Amino acid sequence: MIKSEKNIAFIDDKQFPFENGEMLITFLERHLGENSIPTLCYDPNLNPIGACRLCTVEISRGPDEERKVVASCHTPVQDGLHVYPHTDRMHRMRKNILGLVAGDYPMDTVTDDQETEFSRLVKSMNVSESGYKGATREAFKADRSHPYMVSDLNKCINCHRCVAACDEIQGEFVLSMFGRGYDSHIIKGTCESFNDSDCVSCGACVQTCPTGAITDIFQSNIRTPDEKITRTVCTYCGVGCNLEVITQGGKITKVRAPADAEVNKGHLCLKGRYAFGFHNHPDRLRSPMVRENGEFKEVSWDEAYDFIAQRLEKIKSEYGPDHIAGISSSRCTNEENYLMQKFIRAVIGTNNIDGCARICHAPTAAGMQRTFGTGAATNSIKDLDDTDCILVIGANPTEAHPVTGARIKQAAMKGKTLIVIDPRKTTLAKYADIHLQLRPGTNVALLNMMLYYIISEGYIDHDFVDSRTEGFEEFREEILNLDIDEAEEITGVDREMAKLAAITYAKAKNAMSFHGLGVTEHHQGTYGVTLVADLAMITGNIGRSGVGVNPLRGQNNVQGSADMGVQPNQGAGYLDVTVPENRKKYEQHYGVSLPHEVGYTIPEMIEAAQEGELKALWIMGEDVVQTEPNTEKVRKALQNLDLLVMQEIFMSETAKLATVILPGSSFFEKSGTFTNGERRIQRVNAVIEPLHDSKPDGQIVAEMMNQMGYKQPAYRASEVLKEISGIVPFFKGVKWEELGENGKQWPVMENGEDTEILHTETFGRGKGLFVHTDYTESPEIEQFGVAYPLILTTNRELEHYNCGTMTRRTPNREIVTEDVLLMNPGDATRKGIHDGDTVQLKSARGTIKIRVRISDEVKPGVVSSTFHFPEIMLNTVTGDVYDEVANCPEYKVVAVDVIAV
Ligand SMILES: Nc1nc2c(c(=O)[nH]1)N[C@H]1C(S)=C(S)[C@@H](COP(=O)(O)OP(=O)(O)OC[C@H]3O[C@@H](n4cnc5c(=O)[nH]c(N)nc54)[C@H](O)[C@@H]3O)O[C@H]1N2
Ligand SMILES: Nc1nc2c(c(=O)[nH]1)N[C@H]1C(S)=C(S)[C@@H](COP(=O)(O)OP(=O)(O)OC[C@H]3O[C@@H](n4cnc5c(=O)[nH]c(N)nc54)[C@H](O)[C@@H]3O)O[C@H]1N2
Ligand code: SF4
Ligand code: SF4
Ligand SMILES: [Mo]
Repeated sequence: MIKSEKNIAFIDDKQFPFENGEMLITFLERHLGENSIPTLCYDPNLNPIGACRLCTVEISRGPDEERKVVASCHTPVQDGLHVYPHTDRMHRMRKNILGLVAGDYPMDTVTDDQETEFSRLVKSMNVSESGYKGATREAFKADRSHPYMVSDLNKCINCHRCVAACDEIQGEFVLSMFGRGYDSHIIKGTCESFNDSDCVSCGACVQTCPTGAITDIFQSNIRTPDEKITRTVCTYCGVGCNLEVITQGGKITKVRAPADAEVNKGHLCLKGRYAFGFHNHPDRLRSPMVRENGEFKEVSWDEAYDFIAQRLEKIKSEYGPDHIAGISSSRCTNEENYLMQKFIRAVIGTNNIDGCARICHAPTAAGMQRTFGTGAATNSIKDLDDTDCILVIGANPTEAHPVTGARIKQAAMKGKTLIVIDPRKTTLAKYADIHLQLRPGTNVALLNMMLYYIISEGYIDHDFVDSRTEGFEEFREEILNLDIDEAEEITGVDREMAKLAAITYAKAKNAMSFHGLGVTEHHQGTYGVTLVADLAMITGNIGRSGVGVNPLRGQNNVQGSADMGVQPNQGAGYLDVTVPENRKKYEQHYGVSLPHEVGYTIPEMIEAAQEGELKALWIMGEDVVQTEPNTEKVRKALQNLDLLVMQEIFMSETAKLATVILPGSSFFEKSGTFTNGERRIQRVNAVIEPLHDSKPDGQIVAEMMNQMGYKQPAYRASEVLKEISGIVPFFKGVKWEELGENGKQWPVMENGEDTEILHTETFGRGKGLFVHTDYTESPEIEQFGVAYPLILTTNRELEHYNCGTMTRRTPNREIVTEDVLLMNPGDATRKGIHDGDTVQLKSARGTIKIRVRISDEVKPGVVSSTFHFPEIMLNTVTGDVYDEVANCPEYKVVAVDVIAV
């Protein structure tokens, strides 16, 4: 045997390095090129199955030693191993195997213009069906039952990849093999159709299917020669999955998940993969419109700009700039958000600028800025690999952040400890080791209970607390004053369970928390966030991989819009606008003097409009009528404005009230950057030209700035990014051309280095600050709890996205057709309500009609629903209580009653 250096093996007697634990197939493909080893059952994202034997290679301990034949997909490389991948014997064997497979395959479907992994192999190895015709079996009927998923099992070669993908990537366990021998075939749950199964349409099985036996209505796993591929980032949630968008003849025809994307590693959910049909839906807004005598009239862009500029100038001179406000959009790019806040601040002259973070994770920003000094996720999703304990509090990622949700579920199934704190039995709660099903609105009491046990049972990480934090002694005393009997009563959580959860989290070597709106959308939202941060600090779970505090940021670019200055108190890069040096910095960049006063938050804008104080509102991509609480109040407030300008892609409920509508272009039609929930700035690349007479939102804002006399260069995303890098400290090293395919996580240093983990040595504010708060009951319950004895908590559904303008215009609408009210069987029986009944849902604000689904997902006394359908208009009932610090609405605690009709 030829002596080799460590981690060296031989391919056809030439030496090559390999990586520890690497399988032969990846070693060979790395050195010989992609697809150099034929295979049918192998997918790098799945555990090797070793079933098809096509990837077999010869190995030996030396050139003259005896050779063995092994499957390269599940044989690890060893030091000094000799591999002979392409001997005549191997070619003959592979051709034989493929010939057998082809014998059972409808080879007439293998055509030149439709390429699958299978057809590519068959052609490259020159295999036809000749000679190997298997026994004839009855043809399978194609399954076209589902709005997206399709199967034609006549093309199935029993490679098992779809089964593995459903189990190992999505964790849904829909697919399995049924029957024996020649009759064995794929089934979906206990049935033959996708539509009757538990399939969540993630498309993982499609992406891996090598023959197209399982596919989707777009045939995304079948390639054609005319495909053009553009890589971009999903427009929906804050996971920030990368997409490969396929265009044919200039039209978007399918989407795939790039296997090398750091964020989603070849996976997507049905929104990213399939719900793209909204973009060219006939309802897309086509041209600027101005309201005349109650009707919208199409006008040219110049006419629309003239009209708006005149109105804004008039309001500015009559009342002053503070009577104008802007709402920016977390659906839009960083560059567009940056310009929007610049427009409002530098051109209009007011700090009245806010965005959807207000009604979402503003308490996270406020709470984490208080404790850590930086209001963003401390770690990355991939740290799930390095953690031992996952705490999910007030988040439902299998619906709202599905690619992350699937990873958490996989981690739990592989034995990592999972603790879920949620009033509902969410999917993850079903996989959790501990589920604390608290009463909605009582996080602060429950987190105090957990902190109490960590302190009283002696699980404090003293080294971390002493060296990295301040304020602990006072905090400790306050926590130890907690009345446990009372806390148990308030939360409805057994003290032993709370203690177990606390100690489990504290004892884990690495514990990682994820939180969502179940923490933030409360009157004590910010305090809840600070306690989650306290929990991490007291146990030393900060500053390394597999730990930290990780808000699951909601919208595709909500992290980015806040980073860009879309809030009334902080400009781009979070500098306080009331501090003179900060203002000076901004003024130097913008070349004008800037307003001193903190502006209105969104709820304050609505109040001010209602009172006639606010005269004009410019909204870019947010449907405040449907998504802000207390719909009637919002509607009346907007109707009270002199001017409502709406940049939209659809006629949303808010757009219907606008004075002027400006059609923006969708994310497929523009370039720029989105920042995901792990602070990752990723490039969005235009796939097609703007449709109809729409314009990218950034261009609209830049043109408007010029119209109002400010010299803003013509809109180019890369140029605006340059401007941003000059002003936002943590974007210093961000360069358009250096972002690459997987983006960079801020802070990005001047030399271009990025940051995966925050607070490794010091916190943003130096030392971490312990902040204690006592629980208080929601004013909503105090005021209305007697008249409206049930608690409504509102959340989201996988298939629909927020106001639903987009997902309702895709086949997702056929999967989920309406918002429903989940009600506990006990409550339903008591009220004489049956599953499927339409009921009245009443609160102090108003009444809606909604269908009931009886479910033990909710406890007695709690009902739950979603807010995706304007026909239901759920926010008619939500209320006027806000987070005490960050002014985020309390969507999660609404006093209601349900009345059978
Ligand atoms: N499919 C889909 N995905 C989305 C969205 C969508 O509309 N549809 N929206 C995006 C946006 S904007 C956001 S912000 C994110 C939101 O994503 P999440 O933060 O997951 O939001 P929700 O589902 O609203 O609420 C999360 C959980 O909080 C629980 N909860 C309610 N009250 C309490 C409480 O008092 N304590 C605790 N501990 N939990 C409570 C609810 O039962 C729910 O399971 O999702 C994003 N992703
Ligand atoms: N009851 C209840 N209500 C809630 C919540 C809850 O948990 N419960 N959650 C709240 C939360 S967290 C959020 S973030 C809000 C979200 O509320 P919104 O921000 O109002 O909802 P979205 O559906 O995300 O989208 C806003 C609009 O942007 C438009 N749009 C999309 N892309 C573009 C684009 O490129 N350009 C332009 N100009 N427009 C575009 C869409 O058509 C849509 O009308 O809802 C809040 N409302
Ligand atoms: S689409 Fe996803 S959930 Fe449905 S069968 Fe395929 S892998 Fe499973
Ligand atoms: S998980 Fe979020 S980012 Fe990823 S495809 Fe789904 S909606 Fe898009
Ligand atoms: Mo959100």
